[in-house]
Amino acid sequence: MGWVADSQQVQIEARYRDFTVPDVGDDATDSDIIKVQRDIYGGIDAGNSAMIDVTAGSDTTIDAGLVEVLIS
Ligand SMILES: [Ca+2]
Repeated sequence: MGWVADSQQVQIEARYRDFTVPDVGDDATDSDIIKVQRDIYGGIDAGNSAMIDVTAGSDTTIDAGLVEVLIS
């Protein structure tokens, strides 16, 4: 059975971290994750990538920028 090309999305959950602003600067180093939900389980945020076309034999890199949230 061969590989079937598909479209996928990466979701990241981050505890006590905040997502940086996506798509700022060079795509090789910027974050590709957009925060979609805050405090889903108390202190955990979720962020998604765009939909990614996945094909056999190709590599895809998704960058995620996170910063520590300081609680005072
Ligand atoms: Ca990037």
